[in-house]
Amino acid sequence: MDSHQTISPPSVHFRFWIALTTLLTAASCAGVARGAEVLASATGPSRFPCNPEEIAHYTAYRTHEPINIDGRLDEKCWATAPRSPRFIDILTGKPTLYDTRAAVLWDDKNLYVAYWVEEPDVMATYTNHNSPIYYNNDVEVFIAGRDAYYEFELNALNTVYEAFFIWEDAYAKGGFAEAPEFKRSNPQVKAFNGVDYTTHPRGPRLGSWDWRFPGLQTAVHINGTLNNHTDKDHGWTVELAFPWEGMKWLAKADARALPPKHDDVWRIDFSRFNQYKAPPPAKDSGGWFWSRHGVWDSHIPECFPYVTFSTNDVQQVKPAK
Ligand SMILES: [Ca+2]
Ligand SMILES: [Ca+2]
Repeated sequence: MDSHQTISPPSVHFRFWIALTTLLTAASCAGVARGAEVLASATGPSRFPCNPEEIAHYTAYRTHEPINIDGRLDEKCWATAPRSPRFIDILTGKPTLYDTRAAVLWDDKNLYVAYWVEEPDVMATYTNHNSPIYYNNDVEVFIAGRDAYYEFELNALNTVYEAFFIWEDAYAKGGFAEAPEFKRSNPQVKAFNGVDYTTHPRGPRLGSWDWRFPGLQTAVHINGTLNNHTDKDHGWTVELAFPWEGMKWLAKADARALPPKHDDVWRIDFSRFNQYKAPPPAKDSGGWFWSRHGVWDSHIPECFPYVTFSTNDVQQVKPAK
């Protein structure tokens, strides 16, 4: 276990200020109906296993510099984009063995996500789309709409696993059955009720493993050697482009803008899962997150970080430390 105290939680006052500004931002944000939810989390005990005050807030700036999706994060905009704190354990919120950071940018076409993954032994085996990447070491992104969310996983061989989940209470009125990939009769559409958190207030979901994110671009760069355990690697970096065009099903329920408008808030989750664990006395669950969930379950959009989109150019913001 790394002995560094890597995360300095914001002070109580700072957190309150963030909560208040988020509340005001969300309340004034047409098209993104998050106000009521933020209000509920700010005024009463959470119905969810994560502490509302601990949920991360992030501003995603716009880039005008083209991003080449090659896994190398050598664009100027990635150097300037604010980075997440070092990821913490999904269960305990404690610091994790190796450094993991993420950053987000966007332009008219895409949402961009970058990962910096410290890893002394880069390993990956699966090469086919929708192989069980979660049995390799991976990075993950979950993008939530109001009534549905998308799950994305990637290993160091740049192999993608993806699924799309729809809350049952919204399935009929949301028009999802119009799409063949979401029809109940599709053999790749299955009931899903969470992993360890099976008491989500919204109840069960339908998961489709027949949906592919249209136009998705992914790339990995390995700083070291893959599947060679005799040396010590630095790790791997990941560069992703999720086209806004592909988010129509996510955006439909609350008619949110694609691309987002200035100050629109989305809930997006960022994580990394490992097949190894830090040795005791560390209590390493193997799931490392930007913002902890408090339970072994990624599928809780109410615990995802708040990502506020800014039309300000990333080059105008203070360089990342
Ligand atoms: Ca690049
Ligand atoms: Ca190696």
